[in-house]
Amino acid sequence: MDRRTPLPVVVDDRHRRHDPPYELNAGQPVRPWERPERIDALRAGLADVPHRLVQAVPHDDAALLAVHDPGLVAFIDEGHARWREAGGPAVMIPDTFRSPRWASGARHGTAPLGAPGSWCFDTATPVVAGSAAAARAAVDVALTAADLLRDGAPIAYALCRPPGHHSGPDYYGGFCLFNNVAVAARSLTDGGRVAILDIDFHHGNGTQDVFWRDSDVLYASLHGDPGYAFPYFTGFGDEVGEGPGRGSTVNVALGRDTDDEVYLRALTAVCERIEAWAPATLIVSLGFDTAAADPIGAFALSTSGFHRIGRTIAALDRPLLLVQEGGYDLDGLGTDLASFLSGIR
Ligand code: Q9C
Ligand code: ZN
Repeated sequence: MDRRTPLPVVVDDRHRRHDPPYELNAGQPVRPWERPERIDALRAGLADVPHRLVQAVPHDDAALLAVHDPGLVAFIDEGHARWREAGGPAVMIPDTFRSPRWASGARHGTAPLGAPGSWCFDTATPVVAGSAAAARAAVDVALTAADLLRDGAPIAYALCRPPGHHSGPDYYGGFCLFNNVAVAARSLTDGGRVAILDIDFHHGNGTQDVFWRDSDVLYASLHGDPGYAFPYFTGFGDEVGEGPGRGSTVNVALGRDTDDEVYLRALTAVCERIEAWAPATLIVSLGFDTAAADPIGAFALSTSGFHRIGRTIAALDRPLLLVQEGGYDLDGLGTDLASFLSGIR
């Protein structure tokens, strides 16, 4: 890719409105790692990278509703206000989780204080008054970056927050409200086959679910083995998709302390699958929680490892949409991003 053209970086400051004071981790309140300063750290990393900032453009709901159940969209938009009217506290975390195993057929119910447990799958994704605006902003960021590609840009970087890859058709969780990358991918399939390469430390269960039966979108992920890592229940190597989507889901589960060498070998094999898929567009779910210093992830990647990852992805030589997912080491995020981009371009 051309080094001299500035990289378009799509941003939206509404992300700051999603700033919950705590989440519950193993039942204990802890300060969220997924915090607004992550975006400041990533933007600081762009200091020496030729780039231009693009403000996100508001989009209508068509692309969002092509991925998400209207009930989930309405809940993210309105659920917190209803919860507050019903007497709920400022931080909305479910206390009762709807289960598909319930004999009633797991209806959504009507109680505003029960609603979060109807749509959310964990206790680490608190919703506050500003979360809806931030969730909408992240989708607008991803769609604005997708528009740039549609208009012929060879690369665009969607600086999304909150992240998206754990959010599925009708659920949210894992710090994710709407699935930004899935919405962007769906909006790009008119232009031909799409491949999503997910290099966040965690398996993107939400993205996998969105495209599980889909033959237009390849979902390929390298991640911490669910035998020890969140989201625990998906991302095993034998999950390959179903029906028309059989074979267009690829999961590579990796052990604790995976280093640059092991990771690059696995990535090279996954990139061969992507090459064979011959996508018109390549989208990267870009997480930096694979870094050795990350407080949540369990891999041991180095800063130069991210450069090599960038080079490996660049060799696929496709129009490239980068969508930010996780990464929580505020001191390392900027350098890891710059290193990755130096490999890409
Ligand atoms: N005890 C992303 O990186 N909590 N989400 C894990 C482990 C949720 C990560 C709890 C981690 C979500 C986008
Ligand atoms: Zn992650």
